Amino acid sequence: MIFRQLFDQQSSTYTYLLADEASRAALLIDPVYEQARRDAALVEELGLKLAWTLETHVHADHITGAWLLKERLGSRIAVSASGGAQGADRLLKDLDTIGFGKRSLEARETPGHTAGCLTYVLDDRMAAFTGDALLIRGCGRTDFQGGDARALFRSVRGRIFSLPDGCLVYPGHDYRGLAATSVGEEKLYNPRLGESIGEQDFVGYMQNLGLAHPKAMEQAVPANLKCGRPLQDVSSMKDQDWAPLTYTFAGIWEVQPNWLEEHAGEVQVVDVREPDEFNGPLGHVEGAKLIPLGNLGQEMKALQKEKPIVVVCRSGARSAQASLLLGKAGFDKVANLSGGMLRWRAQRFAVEGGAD
Ligand SMILES: N[C@@H](CCC(=O)N[C@@H](CS)C(=O)NCC(=O)O)C(=O)O
Ligand SMILES: [Fe+2]
Repeated sequence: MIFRQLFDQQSSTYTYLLADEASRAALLIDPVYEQARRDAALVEELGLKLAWTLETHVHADHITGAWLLKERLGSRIAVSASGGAQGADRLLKDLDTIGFGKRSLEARETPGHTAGCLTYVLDDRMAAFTGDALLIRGCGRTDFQGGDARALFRSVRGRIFSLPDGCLVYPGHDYRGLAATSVGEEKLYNPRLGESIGEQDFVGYMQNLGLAHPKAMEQAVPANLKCGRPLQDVSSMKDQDWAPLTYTFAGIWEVQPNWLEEHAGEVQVVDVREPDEFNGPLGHVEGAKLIPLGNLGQEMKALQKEKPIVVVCRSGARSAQASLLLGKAGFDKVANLSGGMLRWRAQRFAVEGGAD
């Protein structure tokens, strides 16, 4: 099986990508709106077909990327039947299974953090995606969205701790940087829900957490009740449309040499190599402006903001860095020439200077 754990720093949310190796069928658990472009890039780079996005619950701290991914990749949206969200393709009930190729997940209702929380258990019971029902040495709060400490205690004890001790637990968040735990470990060491702790102790603990509401709660809950569909139609997946660009998992917008060949006159071509390379055997793209990477901070003010920029170097690595620097400086139409001068030459496009 293909497995990736992805992180959103803003909300400390984990998103999980699971895929069946043979069929390439994939699903994402708890995608984040702002990371949809990243997630789509990874799915494409790994050659997967995103069949489903799944939610563990209606989140209060971030907006789901489910709707954006459906628009972009045609994935279907699955949510809990008891979470109250509209616009899903499938409403999951207790013990429903959701398949991806030869593999599947079982949905287990684990209410308590919210009334509609689900835990997804992998077919071989070697991994469980617990959302915010069970966190690493902790658990989700129970003070809003139908939260109920007694229900959470019973969910974790009855439906998660009943899994094999070796079953890995992948939570919906971690606020300390920990990545995963296991059922056996949490049974022993969870300070709220460990086996030696009683229901009444747990309820007392949860009544006294004293947490402020999540900062994004007022926007997040209504948006998640519509599976992350924005109020106005946004095109946030395609926020650069001046060329057929690809967005890579590394966070870089790329343009292909054949496009640049045909449209060089419409863009600012910026070559970030050193002068001896610019004038060396590989030559340079006709009309390219030389700004070595080390001087870019100083010299970028000579570039126009409105006219798109294509950055070039030998292999595409330094120019990728340059495109990030330009993006940070407020240039919003910037792409990297994929493969740099090496690919440009290999594909026999014309150069100025250079050796034959
Ligand atoms: N400071 C965070 C709080 C996030 C929060 O309350 N997270 C929920 C999960 S949606 C929780 O249960 N947190 C448990 C905890 O912080 O111990 C924010 O503003 O987003
Ligand atoms: Fe949550």
